[in-house]
Amino acid sequence: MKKAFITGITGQDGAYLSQFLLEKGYEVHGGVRRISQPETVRLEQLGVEKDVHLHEFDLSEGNNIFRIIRDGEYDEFYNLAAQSFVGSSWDQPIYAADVNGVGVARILDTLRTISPHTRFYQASTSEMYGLVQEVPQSETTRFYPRSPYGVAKVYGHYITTNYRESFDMHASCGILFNHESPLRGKEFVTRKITMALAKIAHGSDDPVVLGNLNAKRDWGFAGDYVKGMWAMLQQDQADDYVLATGETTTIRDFVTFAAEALDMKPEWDGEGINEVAVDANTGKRIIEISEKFFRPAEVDLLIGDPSKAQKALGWTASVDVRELASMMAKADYDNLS
Ligand code: NAP
Ligand code: F7E
Repeated sequence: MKKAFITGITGQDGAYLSQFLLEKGYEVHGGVRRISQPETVRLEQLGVEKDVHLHEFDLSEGNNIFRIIRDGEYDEFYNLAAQSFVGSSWDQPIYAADVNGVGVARILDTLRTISPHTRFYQASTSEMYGLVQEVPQSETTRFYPRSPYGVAKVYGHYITTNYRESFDMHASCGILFNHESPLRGKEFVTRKITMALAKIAHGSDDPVVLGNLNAKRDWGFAGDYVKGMWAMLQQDQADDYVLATGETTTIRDFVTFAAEALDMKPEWDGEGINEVAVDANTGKRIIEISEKFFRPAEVDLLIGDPSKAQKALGWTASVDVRELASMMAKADYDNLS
């Protein structure tokens, strides 16, 4: 039986990866931060909470990481933990650098010293492309991060490739474009939209207040993306791979897809912060804009080229953005029923 450790096991991807590895017969361990009220709600939602072994873990604590690795003898180590909300990284840039950047070095240096056989996965991100230098973005596109989150992730990415090249470690980076699900954190734009629209469909009069509707994202389903993470660690040689759908969609169109899944008919009117959407079926205002949700520097366009992963790993995204919006909106609607 193979043994895996997942940092960030309580997050969206951690929950889906746990479920996937358990189905493959792995013994699954994961790191949980000590907080006053332990939160394993996603693992519970997937019914795997009792099947995984949880350990107290924080990426900012070197000796904590050392003991976990020394005592575990893991075959595979997936580093999914991060301060993952881009918006907050301007408020806590030093923390983002420590956890999302230096935290990766803490793991790699421990693995190199006491467990060099362990295969390592680093959660890199399309946010590293930021102000994109090429369309679509691939493994060879130059990085130009636009947030403290993205800058820290570039360090995490390069320290992983550096340890692979310096110490011949099996360390791979998945450059994942946005992936969502009914387990997505509530502050990310897709889930914020589907939760609020589901409430409106149940009778609420409160519109969703958003920021920049013109940003474009390449959105896939998280359940697909964790399979790609695993596939990277099964290759003879470690490498870096883009996982993406190859399609890009504005926030505005995501709203339309989610609203239509809930039998609304959004009609858009106005421009900039005066833009609104009204449900033509009910006359209710469903979208408003506030400057509060605009970012100091925006990532305007992301669209990934997943052809390397398709060829080498046999990986493809199975859910398109309209299906994804519908899945999330209906799940949120059902949660409220
Ligand atoms: P998520 O739902 O926000 O989960 C993040 C996890 O990291 C949570 O379990 C969180 O624990 C944990 N964590 C945060 N700070 C930590 C610390 N200091 N020490 C230990 N654990 C800590 O994120 P996700 O969507 O699953 O994403 C997984 C990874 O992929 C992240 O590294 C993210 O940056 C990266 N990524 C995500 C996407 C995407 O679209 N989802 C795309 C590219 C890359 P708590 O539950 O205690 O907060
Ligand atoms: O924003 C715009 C916002 O917060 C998407 C993380 O998983 O994916 C995620 O980062 C877009 C941005 O995700 C609101 O300005 C408009 O252009 O859902 P988001 P993100 O920043 O793309 C990457 C790949 C990661 O690695 C990250 O960990 O939506 N937007 N109005 C808004 N965004 C939010 N959150 N809230 C709004 O009201």
